[in-house]
Amino acid sequence: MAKQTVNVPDIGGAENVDVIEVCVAPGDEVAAEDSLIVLESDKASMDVPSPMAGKVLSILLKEGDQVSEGAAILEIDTAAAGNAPAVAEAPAPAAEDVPAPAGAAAEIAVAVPDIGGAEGVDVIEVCVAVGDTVAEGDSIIVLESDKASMEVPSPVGGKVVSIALAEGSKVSEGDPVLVLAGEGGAAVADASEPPPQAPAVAPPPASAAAAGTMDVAVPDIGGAEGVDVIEVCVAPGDEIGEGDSIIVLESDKASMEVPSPAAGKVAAVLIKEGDKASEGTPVLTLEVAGAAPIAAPIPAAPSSPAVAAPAPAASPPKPQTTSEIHPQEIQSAGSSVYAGPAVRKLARQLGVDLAEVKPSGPKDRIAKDDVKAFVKAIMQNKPATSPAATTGAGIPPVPAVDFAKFGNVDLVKMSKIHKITALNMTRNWLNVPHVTQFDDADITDLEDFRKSMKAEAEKAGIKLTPLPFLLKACAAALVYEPSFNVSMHPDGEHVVKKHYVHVGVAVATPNGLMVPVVRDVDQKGLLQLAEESNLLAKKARDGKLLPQDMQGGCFTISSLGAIGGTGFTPIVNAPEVAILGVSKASIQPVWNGQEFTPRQLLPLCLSYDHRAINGADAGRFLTYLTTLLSDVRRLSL
Ligand code: CAO
Repeated sequence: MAKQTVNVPDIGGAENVDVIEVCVAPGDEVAAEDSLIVLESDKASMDVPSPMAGKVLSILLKEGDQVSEGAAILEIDTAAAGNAPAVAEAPAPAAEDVPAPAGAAAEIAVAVPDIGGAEGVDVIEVCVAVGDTVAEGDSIIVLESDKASMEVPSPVGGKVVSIALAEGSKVSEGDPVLVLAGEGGAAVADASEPPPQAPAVAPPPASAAAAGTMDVAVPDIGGAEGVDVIEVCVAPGDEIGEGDSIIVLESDKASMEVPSPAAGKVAAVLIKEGDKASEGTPVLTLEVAGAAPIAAPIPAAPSSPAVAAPAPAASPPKPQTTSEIHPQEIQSAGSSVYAGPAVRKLARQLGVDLAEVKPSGPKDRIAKDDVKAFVKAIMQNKPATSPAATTGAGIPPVPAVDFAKFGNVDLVKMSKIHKITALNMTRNWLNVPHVTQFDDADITDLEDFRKSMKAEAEKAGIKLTPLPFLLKACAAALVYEPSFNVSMHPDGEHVVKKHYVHVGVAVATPNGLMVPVVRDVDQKGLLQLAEESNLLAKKARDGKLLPQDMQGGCFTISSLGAIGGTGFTPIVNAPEVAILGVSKASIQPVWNGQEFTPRQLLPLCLSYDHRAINGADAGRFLTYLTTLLSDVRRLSL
């Protein structure tokens, strides 16, 4: 056993900070960087990460304690994990170390650069698609932590070969972003160099203009010029503390708070919202008490892992301090609003006055969800405290009814998946102008073939149902009629044509409807498709699907064939533009020109987005599909 004590690290000089949460218990296995405790001062809340992996032996403090740097947190057995402290670990590689063959296009793996130590940061936008050509410096993803939003630029030019994440993913430094095919053996090492990183916003320079006053100017903001002032957090007469945010700046790459270098009373504000600021732009005049505070130690300001500024040369990684991980949040002087910059930005974008939002965080901090709940409640014309029951902007809500008046009722909580499905269905129903077309496929021969193959498939552990045939036929129809393999671009001026064929399959699970995606359906055989769809359906029913299992679909199949019915109108699974509903096959009399013959007919219902697809396209798609299903030999062509 290798017992080590973990202490509170440098927390920017703060003393007697509240322990508001202890995240681990004796016996827990922790990884390096896992949060051990959460501290909260009146200025910041910060997770204290574990510097090493191991097994927690004992906890040496409790919630409610007050701690300073060096206080003992816990004892950990590092032998269990055999790990060196996290800070000694090699940083995750940003690019593969595989040299490109001479003269060939090098594949360059681009990873998340140094983002100031932030972990699990939201990817809020993926700015490129597979096949795009990007230039060095082009934004490839946008990240947003609760402190800053930042664009990650491509470190080199090249063509996007694959993308390793999606909107909603959470990333940390070193996580893969995408693979680029560079031009003619581009140096792989280029991609591993950290991209330019804006320095943390240092406290602004201040000069003693006269005894007891100081002029405060915009500090070094990494060389950025003409940056928008998006918020002035103080007003003349306000008493502010050292480190209080005085303005918020926002470039096209990052938003950053500028903290006050000293405590004092705001004598004059020299800047206003909408102004453009650069280093040295006057911000305010401060009346300070006593000696000039410029030399006073000032806690680290929020690090702004933006990427626009000219970079200082890459420096060796330094141990993270908690103040870098969870920098100070701002509390607007003159108001009781307590919110981080990302929340303020969201509020600005939505036109929300934060003073009206009910906070849910510790110490009445407003979270993004509070802002969203506020907007949602307004859209539903309901007070912010009411739970959501109906949706729809401008659509009269369904009146609330007291059903208990008519008999016994139970109020049953909807599962998370049920709620997400409800939201998606409403969104798709309201956004997509639907048309549904119907046809029957004669699957008599297909069924004969399937039944003849069933036993053989079963020997290989594969259940051969009509589904793989439908997958294969739909993939062929998507290639035949490419207007179906598109998504509407949000700009309303483009459609995105896809050169891959991934098909989602709706699976009914005990928790609700899930749609796992079978990839590259056009390139796979029937047995492989059967096996993969069996596996995905099982994973869905077992609640084991990963987010990536449900992403990237071009088209969806929703089969109620095993259940029954003669037809239904499925809702398009946007951003896809079409969905195939499959009902129960049955034997029907079919006129062959001379007589009625018994044929097995499969009812198909094709719903599509009429913005992307014309009726004639849909007619061709469905006719081609039924032709393929009626003559199974064509599936192998
Ligand atoms: N007509 C007649 N029989 C059918 C059929 C059809 N269209 N489709 C499947 N069957 C048969 C199968 O052949 C199988 O019988 P055998 O074992 O005798 O061959 C039986 O029905 C059961 O099939 P299955 O459901 O186990 O497998 P599948 O591959 O057909 O379907 C899946 C898989 C995941 C699509 C299905 O299990 C499922 O979850 N369906 C519900 C989807 C849903 O809820 N859609 C609605 C969404 S919109 O609200």
